Amino acid sequence: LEHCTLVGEDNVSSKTPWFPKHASELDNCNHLMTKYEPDLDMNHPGFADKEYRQRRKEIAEIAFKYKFGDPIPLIPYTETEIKTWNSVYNTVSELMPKHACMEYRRVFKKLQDEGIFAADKIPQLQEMSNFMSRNTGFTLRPAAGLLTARDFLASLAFRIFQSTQYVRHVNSPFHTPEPDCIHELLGHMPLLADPSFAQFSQEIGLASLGASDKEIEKLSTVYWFTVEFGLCKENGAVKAYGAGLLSAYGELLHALSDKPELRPFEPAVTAVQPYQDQEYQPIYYVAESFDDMKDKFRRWVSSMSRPFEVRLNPYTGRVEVLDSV
Ligand code: NLE
Ligand code: FE2
Repeated sequence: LEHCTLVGEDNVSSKTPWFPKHASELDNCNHLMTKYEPDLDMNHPGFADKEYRQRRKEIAEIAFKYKFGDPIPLIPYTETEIKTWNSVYNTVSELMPKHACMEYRRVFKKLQDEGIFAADKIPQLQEMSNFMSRNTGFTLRPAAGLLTARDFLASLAFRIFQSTQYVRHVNSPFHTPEPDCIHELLGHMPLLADPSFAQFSQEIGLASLGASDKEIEKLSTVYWFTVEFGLCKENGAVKAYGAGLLSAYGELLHALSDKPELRPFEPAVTAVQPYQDQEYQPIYYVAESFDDMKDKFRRWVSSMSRPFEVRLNPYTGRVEVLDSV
């Protein structure tokens, strides 16, 4: 960064896709991907469940109305939703000591000690946001569903995680292809409250600002195989740190069985690995350590074609564009 000079916004080429310069502009970054939804997909366990579809609409409404700076509305979760949380929470608590990486285990315990994680209540996004803010400066904003990669990654640049607030259908507690708050809370939050991992997540976000469509695709693939489905080494053993594994009992056991293929994390290769998002992954990438993963990621990002660099000014909360010469 020493070799960079600060340039005005005018120096960002007109070909550069628009990107938010302040967290308040994330109010424009909530475009949804309509992929796997109870209203549209006949295979969704909630497709024939009118009550469930109505509930999803109510909760989505909160996200549509949300504006930067608003407190996140509390949701009185129903008995059925708490039952779903309870079964996922209990299986994760059981598997975690053996299969989750130590950073996850450490924060999980802290969340239990602070009474945020418990078997019989679903944490509210606002209390979780406060917890994260105290630990790494990450905060949450409610999202109505799966967002486009560009919008989702942009929020990470500001240490903001766009989180769904609805609960998966009670008939499929152990795996769902779409994100839900159980996935966000049990999968993502513990690691986003870890300083080193929070840094990595933000760097993916910063790299995405103003990137081309092709590079967004690569960054979201790296995100997929790390933040969502990553494995890492720990004292010679392989552990899970990916949120999609830690919130899905079935896939966690699959990932650590001898069925899938494990490959070493190598950003340039990982970034172009095709993946599917409906079933368990046939391939996982294993990081040597978080530090090694960050080093490799940084080296790879610096080879990207974006003609400028960005940094988040912590005093103003604004993204500054730096001309890299
Ligand atoms: N498969 C995960 C789960 O069931 O919790 C969600 C993955 C969202 C990308
Ligand atoms: Fe996720």
